[in-house]
Amino acid sequence: MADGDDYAFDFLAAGATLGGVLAEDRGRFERRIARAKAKEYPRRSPEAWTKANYAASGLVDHLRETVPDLIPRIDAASMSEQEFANVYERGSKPVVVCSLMSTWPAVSEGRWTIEALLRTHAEDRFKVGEDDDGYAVYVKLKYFVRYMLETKDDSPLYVFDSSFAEREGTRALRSDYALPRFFTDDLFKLVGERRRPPYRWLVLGPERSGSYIHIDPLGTSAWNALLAGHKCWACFPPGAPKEALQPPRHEGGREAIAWWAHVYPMLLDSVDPHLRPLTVIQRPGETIAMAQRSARRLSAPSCAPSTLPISVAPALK
Ligand SMILES: O=C(O)CCC(=O)C(=O)O
Repeated sequence: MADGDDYAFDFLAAGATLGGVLAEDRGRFERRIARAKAKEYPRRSPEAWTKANYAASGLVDHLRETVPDLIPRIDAASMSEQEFANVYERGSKPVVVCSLMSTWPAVSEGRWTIEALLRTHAEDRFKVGEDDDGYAVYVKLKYFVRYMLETKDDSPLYVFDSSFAEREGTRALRSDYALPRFFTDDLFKLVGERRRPPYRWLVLGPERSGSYIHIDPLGTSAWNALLAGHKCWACFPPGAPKEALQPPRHEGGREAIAWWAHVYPMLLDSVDPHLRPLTVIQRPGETIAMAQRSARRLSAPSCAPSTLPISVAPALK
């Protein structure tokens, strides 16, 4: 209640518009974002957020123009579940599937455009990170959208929310999409909804935000559907050594943007084919699928991705 936000009358509560959000009190917006940043990165000074000045560096435009599309695209209608499992799942091959989500209300009824989400969820909070004690850090959508449009941060905050489908205000979003038929095989279902680890995420971020190179936990395979914007991916085959993909002390630290700026260019020229990034720029309407089924290599990177929205991108993982 320090600055009155919690009891102020909020004219945006029902049916916010982008224009309305941008016209709201700037001070309050800035305090909300600063508070989230301080919770998630308590040791980072406000100036450190823009130290590398990636926003003005042209890096994202350079990636947009040069990153090659090396991951194959298939049309969903052209393939049976069986064929998909044989080729891409068992073969542990990343693939981009087109036309998987055209019937989702999120798409067909336009429910997940930024404007539509603001109309329904401007006052709802989404998770942008965790503090040092593991508590979720939330920001209201109306503040986050404004931040996406204005930020010059090197590696901006990124909504990565695994409980949107359980919280009262945002639960309805779950009925805006459907589980695609290629991904129904789900062993964690067997332990029950309450005991299974997080398995669905709503992801929303501005240019330069993203996920540092990683392997998904517990040997899981992921699909990632992109509703708007473009997202740049790099994947590596099983057997690629971790020290090369995540050099211990490279410039910029463990941020996706720093990986693209400093590690990606080194790997491009690798003689070892395991180290050559398999890249793609995912477009709106496309779903990328990455299987992680390589039974004898559980601890080795099996298709480790780093992602970078290269324009504002709401997605589902
Ligand atoms: O969407 C992203 O930025 C990251 C997704 C991710 O971590 C993954 O699919 O492994």
